[in-house]
Amino acid sequence: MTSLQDRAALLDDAAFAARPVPQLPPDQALSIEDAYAIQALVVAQRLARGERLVGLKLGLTSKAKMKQVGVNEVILGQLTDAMHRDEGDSLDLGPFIHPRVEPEIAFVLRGPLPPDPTPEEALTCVEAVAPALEIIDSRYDGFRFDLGDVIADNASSAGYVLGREFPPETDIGDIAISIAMSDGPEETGSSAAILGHPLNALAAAGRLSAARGITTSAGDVVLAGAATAAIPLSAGAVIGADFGPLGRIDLRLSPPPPPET
Ligand code: OOG
Ligand code: MG
Repeated sequence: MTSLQDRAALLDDAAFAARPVPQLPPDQALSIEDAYAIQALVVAQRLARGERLVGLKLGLTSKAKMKQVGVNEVILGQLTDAMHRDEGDSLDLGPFIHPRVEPEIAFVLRGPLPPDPTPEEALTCVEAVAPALEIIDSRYDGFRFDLGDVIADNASSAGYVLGREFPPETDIGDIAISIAMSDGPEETGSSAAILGHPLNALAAAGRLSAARGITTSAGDVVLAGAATAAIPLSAGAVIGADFGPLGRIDLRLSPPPPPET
C-alpha cells in the first residue's frame, strides 16, 4: 500500500505533466477519509507552488452527472487561482489530459459558510450568483474512477470561467441551461436538476467543507455542480453555453498544435 503522500504526488505529477495514471484496483479502494486526506495533500502541493485557494466546487449534484461517471455521491473539490480562465481567453488544451466542459451555476460569497446551513442560511452568505463553465480533467486513464479515486483527484478540478454576476435574490431555481460545441455535441438541462435547487448544493458545500476542516471566506467562488453531462473539448472548437435569463458564456478553444515535422 503506497502512502497517502505518494498517491497525492502521483496525482499532482499526472496533472502537471498532463499524463494520466491508472485508478486504484478495487481491492485497494480508498476510504472517504483517506480520499479527502489525499485531496488535501494534492491541493497543498499546488499552494506550495504559489497557487492560491479561491473557492470550492461541488461534484455529482445532478442525476445526469452521476450517470455519466457512475458515481452516486455528492463530492467536494477545491479551486485555485491557476484554474481561473476569462471568457475572452482562447483556451489552450495543452495543459490538460482529456478535458471536458460542463455548465454550472456559481455563487460568489460575501462571508464564510456556516458548518451546516439551511439553503436559506446559505443564501445570506451570497454576494452574487453567476453562470459558469467548469473544465474538468480526470487524472485517471479513460476518465474512469470510483468515489474515492475522484475525491482524491480533487474532484477532477482543472478550470473554470465565470459569467456576468447577478444579485443574490435572482431566481435560479429552474433555469434552462444548454451547452453546445461548434463541432457537434450538445447537452441541455435545468438548474432544478442540481439537488432540486442550486442553493441546496451551496448548503452541501457548507456541510462538506466543515467536515473536512476547509474554511470559506468573502470573495470565494462556489460551483454548484453541473446540471448536464459534460462534453469533451476539442481543439479549435467554440463552446457556447446558454443560461436563459443569466445570459451566455462563449469560449474559444485554441487550434490544435501544428503536426511535428
Ligand atoms: C467529477 C467532477 C464532477 C460536477 O459538476 O458534477 C463535477 C467528474 O465528473 O469528473 O464537477
Ligand atoms: Mg463540475
